[in-house]
This record gives sequence, structure tokens and C-alpha cells, in this order.
Amino acid sequence: MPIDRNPIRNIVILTGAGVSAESGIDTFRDANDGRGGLWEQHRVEDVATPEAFARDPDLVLRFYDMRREAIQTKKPNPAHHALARLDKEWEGQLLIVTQNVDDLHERAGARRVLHMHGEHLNAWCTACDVRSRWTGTLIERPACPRCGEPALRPDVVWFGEMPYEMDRIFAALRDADLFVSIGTSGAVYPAAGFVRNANELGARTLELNLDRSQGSHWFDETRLGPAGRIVPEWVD
Ligand code: BJW
Repeated sequence: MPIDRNPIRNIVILTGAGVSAESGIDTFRDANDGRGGLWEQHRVEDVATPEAFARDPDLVLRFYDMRREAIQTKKPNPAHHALARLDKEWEGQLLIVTQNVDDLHERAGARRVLHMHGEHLNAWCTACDVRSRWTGTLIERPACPRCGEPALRPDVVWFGEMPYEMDRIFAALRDADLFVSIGTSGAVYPAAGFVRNANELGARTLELNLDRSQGSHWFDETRLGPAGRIVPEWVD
């Protein structure tokens, strides 16, 4: 069922791990792969924190080196391509706020993308506070290209850290006529609260997800199915 374009000018689209699942990137919390989102017996909540990094930096850097390497071998799927088409064609405001740290929206051709949880292909130097493109590994503690200190960490947002560009996200939500959430479990805040923010600010809200999420009851409408099918159906 295609989008009803008539009264809608400004759109905010929130994407989560489910939009990249059909590209072969594991989600965090659904147990469809039988591993229940675990990595070598660690839950994401146990490796994606500043405390975990302080306690066992090798474990955390290995986890991210492995994922950075894997992501570079993956390709955008029909959901990313459909969103990129919408981005190209939509004349009103549009912002794809992704919680994903992969670059599959961009590789599909989307331009209006904001990475609220950072990007795998960036490293952040904790000595000089500069972020740089980084496609190699971090486990050997390479020198920061700017200051030379061996103080690089993945440029991703861990639990307890402030997601990026919250002011820009809330400004877009204030202007939005339609808020669409795609492939996210609604387990992690502040992203999980955007649907309520959008409701309060007067936008229509639509969820596209494989299963009902923790926040499904907040949406005006939920459509269930794999993103690779239901996102193109919605866009086209
Ligand atoms: C498909 C599909 C297919 C599958 N097609 N769909 C108590 C209450 C409330 C909040 C808190 C609390 N205690 C602590 C907090 C705050 C905390 C939090 O939310 N904790 C929860 C565990 C409760 N949040 C934070 O700390 C955040 N910072 C913060 O709050 O700062 C203060 C602040 C306050 C107010 C305003 C602003 C700031 C930071 C959160 C950082 C999250 N980081 C991670 C790791 C990033 C790096 C990395 O990739 O390793 O981000 S955790 C992980 O979860 C990752 C994801 O972006 C995030 C969300 O996961 P997502 O995308 O929803 O994936 P899944 O796996 O959960 O779900 C996949 C979905 O897809 C499922 O629904 C499937 O059904 C579906 N699906 N296949 C369509 N083919």
C-alpha cells in the first residue's frame, strides 16, 4: 500500500537494525538466529558501554573490529534502495535518522541521513577529540592521524553516552507531518521515545517492522513484514 502523499510534506524516518537484517547484518535483540543477539556470550549491553571499554578494552575493540570488517562486505537491500529513491524524489523535508552504524543507506544513494549512534567507519580520538574515517582495525592501538596518540576508539554511541545531533532530530520532529519507524525494537532510548514525541507534536505515525515492537501501541498504524518487502511497498 503506497504512501498517501497528499497532506504530507515533511517526513522523519527512524531506522534500526531490522532495515539491515536482510543485508546479512545481525540485529541486536531478536533471537531468530538462535544466538539471541549474543556475541561470544556477551549481550550488547555488556560490550557497548564506556565501563566495558574501561574494564576490558581488548574485548570491546575485537567486537567492533569484527563488525567493522563484516559490514564492509555487506550490500544495501531493497529497503535501503527504496528509502534512497524516496530521499531523491521527495520535495518536502525528509530526514532518515538511523540508529545503525553501517553505511548502507548512503551506499544505496540516500543523502539526508543522520547517524544518531555514530558510524562504524569512523574512529574517535579520546586524546584530541577528533573523528576520522577509519576502515582498519583498532585492536593494535594505531596512532591517531591528527595527534599521534594511540587513543582511538570506535565512533559509536554506547549506553550512558549522549546520542548525536539530538537538537537536529527534535527540530525535524517538530516540523514532521509523518514519522515512520522501520526495523527497530523500541528497546533503546531516546530513539524509542520519538514516536511519542512525534504524536505529541501532531505527526501521523507509522511503524514498519517484522514483529510487533515494544512501542507498537504508540503508533497510529503498524505494518508487519520483512523490510525488504514492506518498505518498497510503502514507498512506491
Ligand atoms: C526486522 C527484520 C526485517 C528483524 N525487516 N524488521 C531505563 C529506562 C529508559 C532508558 C534507560 C533506562 N536505563 C538506561 C536508559 C538509557 C539507555 C537505554 O535506552 N537503555 C535501555 C536498555 C533501557 N540509553 C542510552 O544510554 C542512550 N543515551 C542516553 O539515553 O543518553 C541520555 C539522553 C537522555 C535524553 C535525551 C537524549 C539523551 C544511548 C544508547 C546507545 C545505544 N547504542 C547501541 C550500540 C551502538 C553501537 C553498535 O552498533 O555496537 O545502539 S545498543 C544497540 O541498540 C544499537 C542500536 O542502534 C540500538 C537499537 O537497536 P535496534 O536498532 O532497535 O535493533 P534491535 O535488534 O533491538 O531490534 C531489531 C528489530 O528489527 C526487531 O524489532 C525485529 O523484529 C526487527 N527486524 N529483522 C524488518 N528483516
